[in-house]
Amino acid sequence: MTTVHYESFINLKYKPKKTDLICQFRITPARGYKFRDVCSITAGESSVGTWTDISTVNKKTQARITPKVYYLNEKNKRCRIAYPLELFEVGNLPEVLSSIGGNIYGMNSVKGILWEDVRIPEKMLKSFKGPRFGINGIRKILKVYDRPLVGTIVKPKVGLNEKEHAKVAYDAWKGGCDIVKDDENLTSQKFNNFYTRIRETIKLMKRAEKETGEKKIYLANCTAPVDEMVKRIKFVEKSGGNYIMLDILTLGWSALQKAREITKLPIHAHRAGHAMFDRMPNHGMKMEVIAQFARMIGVDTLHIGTAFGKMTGGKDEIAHIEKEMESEFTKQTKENLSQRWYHLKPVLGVASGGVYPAIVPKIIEFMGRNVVLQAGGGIHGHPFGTEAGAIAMRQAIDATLKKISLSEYAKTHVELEEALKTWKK
Ligand code: CAP
Ligand code: MG
Repeated sequence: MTTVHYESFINLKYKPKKTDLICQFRITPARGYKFRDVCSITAGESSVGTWTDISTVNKKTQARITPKVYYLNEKNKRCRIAYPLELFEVGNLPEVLSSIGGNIYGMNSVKGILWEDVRIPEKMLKSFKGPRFGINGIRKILKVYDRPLVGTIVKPKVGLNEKEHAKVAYDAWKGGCDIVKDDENLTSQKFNNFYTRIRETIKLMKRAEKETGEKKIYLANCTAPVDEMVKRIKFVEKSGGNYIMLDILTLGWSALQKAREITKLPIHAHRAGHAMFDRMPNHGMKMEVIAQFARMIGVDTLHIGTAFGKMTGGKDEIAHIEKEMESEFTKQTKENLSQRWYHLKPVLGVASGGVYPAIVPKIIEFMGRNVVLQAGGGIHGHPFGTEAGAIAMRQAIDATLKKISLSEYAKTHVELEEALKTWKK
């Protein structure tokens, strides 16, 4: 009988190869289990192992595809596992995730597993497309190169009919928004049909472009079962739309891969549902990992949090995600694995969730100019209405870039003055 002992997955002398896919986990063993053993079990269960010895092993193949736990730190509960690339089907992210995350999260031997980071090897990256447009491509569409972009989500999230929706979008564009998007839960409901909404909203986008002399973007939410998603994407293209939006986690990676293959438009990734995976401090899959896979498949803009708004997500986490989205290379540290991105274009981060003018300077200071400042309630809740709300956001950005305090700028800009009165820091 050939033995597949869990212990056999530990090899602290192993130097990871360039071709290995590396995962960093934080592992809390269940009562009665040792950290070292559980790390080994994790490597086995996410690859070639099972709970007992088996008689059916092909030793030759097994030797090539067996992962190695090459780093253990019991103090901070971290381990790093190098998986040979041959273990996986390149170009098939669902398979990669079934392999790595498929069983380990449910094992009796662990109390918690947090997948903190991943280093994806070149060959796997090359089996995906990456962003078609990236940061420069998006800026080129808008012809805006030197400031953060301003976005909004039509609010209320759901409940407006098609014409009402288009009018709110128009007001936002008119006031100075570059980008208007549908909300995550607006697809095609009884009160708002997708096809009619797209037609109406694109019509008013073109009007706003004419009237303002600025280019505008509309993120049309095409989230739907995959055949219908494709139909909706094609409809947006045919109707003169310039961007599609997908709820990438509820939709699924496979559908995202499909969308990236079939559309020539840029893809906005809403991360609706991410906290189901990334909120618990000792269990789940961090947003960093989700973001890396999203870049690999090829989204152009991605929600990464604000650090100052209504949603969870601390500064360190957001800074790391932003680096991972924008850089060509990120260094290995005690906390993180390195990543080289090769040909894959950078993704533009979207700061969203409870954004309003008073916090704009803090977000820009923290995230820089390459960011979409996206405010829903913080625009449509303006006492003078949506258009004034968008004007106030643009004024807040102008003031920040001119290094003038918002309160000073507000003395001569009534929309900003009103916004600051309404939403204090
Ligand atoms: C923001 C938003 C976005 C969140 C998602 C909302 O609206 O439309 O979906 O930003 O969170 O529905 O809450 P407000 P995240 O501007 O009115 O808050 O960006 O963290 O993924
Ligand atoms: Mg939303």
